[in-house]
Amino acid sequence: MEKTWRWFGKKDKVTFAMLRQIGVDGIVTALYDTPNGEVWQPEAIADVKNYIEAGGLRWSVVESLPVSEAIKYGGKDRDRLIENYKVSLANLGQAGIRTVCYNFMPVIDWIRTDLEYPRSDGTSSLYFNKTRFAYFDCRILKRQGAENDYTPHELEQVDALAKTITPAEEEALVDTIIVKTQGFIHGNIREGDHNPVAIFNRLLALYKDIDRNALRNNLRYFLEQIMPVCDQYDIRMCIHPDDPPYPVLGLPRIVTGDEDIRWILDAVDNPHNGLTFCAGSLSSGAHNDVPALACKFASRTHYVHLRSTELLEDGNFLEASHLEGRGHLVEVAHIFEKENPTLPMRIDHGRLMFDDAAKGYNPGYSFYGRMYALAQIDGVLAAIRQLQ
Ligand code: DNO
Repeated sequence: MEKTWRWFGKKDKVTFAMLRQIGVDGIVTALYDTPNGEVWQPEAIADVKNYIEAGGLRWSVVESLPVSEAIKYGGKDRDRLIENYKVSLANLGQAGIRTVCYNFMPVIDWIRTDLEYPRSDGTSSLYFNKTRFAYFDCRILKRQGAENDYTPHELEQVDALAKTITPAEEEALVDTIIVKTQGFIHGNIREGDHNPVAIFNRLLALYKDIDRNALRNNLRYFLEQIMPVCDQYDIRMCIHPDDPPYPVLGLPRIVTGDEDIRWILDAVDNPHNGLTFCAGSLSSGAHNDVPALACKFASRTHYVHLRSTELLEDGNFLEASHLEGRGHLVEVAHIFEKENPTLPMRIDHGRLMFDDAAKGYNPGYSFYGRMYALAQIDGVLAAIRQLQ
């Protein structure tokens, strides 16, 4: 597979010189200064592309070209936004950038409740605690009917947490769930926004009439509209699985596993309608057998995220070492390496190690943690190549 690395633009503390030393060939990035919904202009694309090439690397994957909320909930603005999306794709195609990752998760992209969960070896990982998430839903957002989405046992745990949680911890929980994890990826809420909870609740309200079928139809509509441009420029669209892969906060989620992925690929049966195989996101759903999914969908996978999780009790999960956990990355890497040795892959999320924590990297995107995982996977790939 092609070794790529997610890089957050010219302000990223990780430099191309560092990446070349660790064997990275391709860059995964986005136009972070172009607001969600606006056209990615040719000059802005050329500027980033030239910068990457001057650093001795290539721009392999766009992650993400964000899909605006109105496209997802089918708002009155959607056709205009889809037109903009098509122009952005054409501009990328003309620049020779042909792999585009996106997601179709309403309102909230990936979800964690803790960004520095300590591990016994002294490193820390990203973590999802179901009780804290339920507390955020029932007691902070105060979403109507939220209680119906949790078991009596989970609600008891929420009550217990309510007795001990401090205002500072509550604030940190909000900051983690809807600001820190979302702000750096074209999220709906940015660092410094006043009253993020109110903004978030307004976004949730946009989906009050959108169920799973409506969301699926809106995805199909979007894909049908953009496919002619993708055909023209040979652009491979790669939808990212939901993280975690189940409905949350009363919102439908439609990329949760086998049946959903099959539906998406069949709904618009065009090779340019493909998948980002995120082993980490898929592994955090107990219903998913990650290597089996990799086998099944390898031919429509155009981009791979290598990451793994451990499922703990009570619906909690922790991001695992890249050689352990439910991601089964040795097997997954083997499947994709056999399928297509030039398929772009990146290490997704790394632990915080050494002085990573002091560097202020975006959550999940440490340098040493990702470098360590890349070295592990590099070894796995070398073994696969030599032994096959
Ligand atoms: C989080 C990422 C996601 C991913 C998007 C793709 O670390 O894996 O934010 O980039 O869902 O659109």
